[in-house]
Amino acid sequence: MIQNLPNGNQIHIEDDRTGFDIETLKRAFSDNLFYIQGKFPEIATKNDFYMALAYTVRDRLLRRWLNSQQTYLKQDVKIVCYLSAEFLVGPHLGKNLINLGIADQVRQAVGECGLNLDDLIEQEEEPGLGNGGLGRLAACYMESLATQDIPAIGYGIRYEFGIFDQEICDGWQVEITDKWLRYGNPWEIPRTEASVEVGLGGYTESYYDEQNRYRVRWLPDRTIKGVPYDTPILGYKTNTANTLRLWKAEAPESFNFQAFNVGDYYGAVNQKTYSENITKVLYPNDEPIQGKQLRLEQQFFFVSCSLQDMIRIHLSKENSLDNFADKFAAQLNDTHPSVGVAELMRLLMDVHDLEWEQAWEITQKTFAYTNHTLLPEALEKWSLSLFGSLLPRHLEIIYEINHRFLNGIRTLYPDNPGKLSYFSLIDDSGEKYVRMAHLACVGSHAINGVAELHTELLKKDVLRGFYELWPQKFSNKTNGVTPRRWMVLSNPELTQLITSKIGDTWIKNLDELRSLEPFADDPAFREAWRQMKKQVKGRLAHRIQQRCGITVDPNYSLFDVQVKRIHEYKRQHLNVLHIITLYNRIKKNPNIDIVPRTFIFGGKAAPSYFMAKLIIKLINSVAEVVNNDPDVRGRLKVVFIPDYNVTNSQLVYPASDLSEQISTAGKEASGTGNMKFSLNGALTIGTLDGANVEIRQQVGEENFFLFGLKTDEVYQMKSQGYNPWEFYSSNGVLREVLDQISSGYFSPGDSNLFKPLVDSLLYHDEYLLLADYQSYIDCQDRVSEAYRDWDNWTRISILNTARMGKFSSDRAIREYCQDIWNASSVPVELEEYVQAKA
Ligand code: RUG
Repeated sequence: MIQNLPNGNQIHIEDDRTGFDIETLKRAFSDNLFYIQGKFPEIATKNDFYMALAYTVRDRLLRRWLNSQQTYLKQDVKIVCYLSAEFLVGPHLGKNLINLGIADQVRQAVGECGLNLDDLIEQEEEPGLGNGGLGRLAACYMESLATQDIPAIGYGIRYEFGIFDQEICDGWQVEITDKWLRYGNPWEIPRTEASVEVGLGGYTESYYDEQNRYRVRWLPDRTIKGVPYDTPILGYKTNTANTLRLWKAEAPESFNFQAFNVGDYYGAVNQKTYSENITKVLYPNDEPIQGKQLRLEQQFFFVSCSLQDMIRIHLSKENSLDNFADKFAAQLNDTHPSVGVAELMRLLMDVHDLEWEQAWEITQKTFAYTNHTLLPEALEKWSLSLFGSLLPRHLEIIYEINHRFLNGIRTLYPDNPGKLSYFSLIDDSGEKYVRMAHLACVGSHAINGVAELHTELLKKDVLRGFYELWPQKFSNKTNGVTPRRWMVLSNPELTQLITSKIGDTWIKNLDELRSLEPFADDPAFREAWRQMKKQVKGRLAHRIQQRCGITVDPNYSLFDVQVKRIHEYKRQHLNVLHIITLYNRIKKNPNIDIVPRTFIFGGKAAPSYFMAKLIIKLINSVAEVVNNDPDVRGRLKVVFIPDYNVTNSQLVYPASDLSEQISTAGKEASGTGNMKFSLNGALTIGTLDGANVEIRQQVGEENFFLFGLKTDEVYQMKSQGYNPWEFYSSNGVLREVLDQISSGYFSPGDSNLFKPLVDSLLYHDEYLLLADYQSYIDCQDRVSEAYRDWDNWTRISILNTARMGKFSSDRAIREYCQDIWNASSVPVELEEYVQAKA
């Protein structure tokens, strides 16, 4: 900061709100403790210290953030708007320290105040505003956009209760409400003045305007206020800080007034509660969503708020909406925000008076759609009656889009009514539904999958017709993750080791990790790598001891890890079949020479997904037996880490030796955990599914443990009438394992406990566990053999890290910018603030 002196000279001084030196940081920290938390150190809690530090860091972000917004306002920029129902950003403090480049100074500053930075970082309650991969991807992309100086806004929902906290009681998952806001959130800034109103329900009417043009207006019967809460998202070592704008639903004041005036106090309160419900809770995925009115209300609410906001920003700079699509690129993160296609049409036509053709052109140019799933049950559709009662005007617009679209299809495929029902935005094969993926495809100029295989399967199968219609709209954008959170922050030991050899520019240019390759052949470097891995494993072992009371060995035991949502297609239970197989080998021959392994699981099951919850119980039941059997002598350990979230995962990825990516081929769209493991030097055992295919290509076939059926083999086996019983009856080892589970060996006193799981495998086995069992076991045996050769394992581990540069979210964002958004970097200069003369 520049200060004007009385003699007219100017001097630079460190400002308490912007300065980075230790004394300034200490002063700002105690100032915030005093003036914001209202505490003196003697009575401050750990949370008070955390809050004081968070505000100290936030002040340093704000300067960058305001400068960024000012730059975007002044310059002719295109803004990327990432519309996502989920943003799983993870804790902010550590991340912001890394990106500001002040972690060391702050560590010293709080140290000199008698505090430990890691303790304060741990204090942060993480915002769990997402279920898993999809929300975390959105967070990585926001970080990479800022790192590459791309003007961007993330638009989403400020859920009051995020993803539930998971506790394990008697081996079962128990869901606890996530009250992440209970101690306040220092990172967000409410912008009440930018609130908007959103309608729901009611009816439409047509009329003729002053120029005698036919118009339609929507008269909703409910109005909800959307209040934006902004969180600055800072890029790594750049001045750019973009905005994550999350909407909170409130009752509009006018409503309350009306009700008060007629004396309906309780009615007014009900109205308020009803409105606020919309952003109360995040829906867990993997649950049937049809009929969940609140979920559709959430989707429409945040999308309408966001589009109104974008239009407001645009009109503050320009006097027409003609060039809206040149100034905004709106990415639909899955179909959740796809009602935006109809809402933008409504806003452009009914509110801003554009004609259909122009509104449609703008809409299609603005939107692009990312598909994240091949699972048919995850493709969203809304019953027509629900949709029409909540969004009557939007349903009319969708009918009109459909009418025009199907006219084109009729011309293209004359005499082929099958094509009409295939393409229609309305599924009328039984109860009628609006198909949200079709709306997204028709309303977007670009459609992408999230890994090469996934995109190919979209083109061949799920969206085949659309691909035949518009091949040019389709492209692949393989997912990526940010190395700032997933390496620098979560694995400082690894970061330091890499940097000691190749400098630190790889953090922004992940392809530079390639220069590590030659060090894989350097015995001293391998030794350093091994020591680093031991240290990081020791940290996880310590946490496991604290959280689960289980002692695991970080020195000799292979850490074999599967952390992700619990789902049958992800096949955590295949992993369990392997554990039991090894256990049985020991039971038969207690002196067998076996590679010690620690099996680590983590993940949440959707609350109503019975089978997934039973899988958690199975893991814990097997753990109970294996961990306590004296024959095992600690050579096998099974651990289920409760409440898997971003914070916990930062401990897990760095400490893993083996990454389990074992979904049935063709089911996992991409996966991103697979990337985080491998970047941290874990070797992968996996099927040819999702991004595993590309990881294997990058790290080299010889450095990847491949097993299982390929996608076409899965299709083939199913089409020929797959019979899991054949695998059961012809494989004695497998039979023994399954019989043991059904006999109650792992559930003493309740032999029926796991019957639904075993029956589902024996009589149905949708995800082909039994077909892949032997191939998996053989592959696991190869893993164990490879682990015996520690030195070579370490070499491969180094090569894994060195060859994973492709999977940076920076690369993914560059591809989106070039191929879909047509957006470019806008560097932000930091203005010097001049403090006025006293
Ligand atoms: O299941 C997919 C993952 O394979 C993928 O890596 C991730 C990000 O692209 O998205 C996940 N996903 C898909 N989460 N929700 C859905 C369906 O809405």
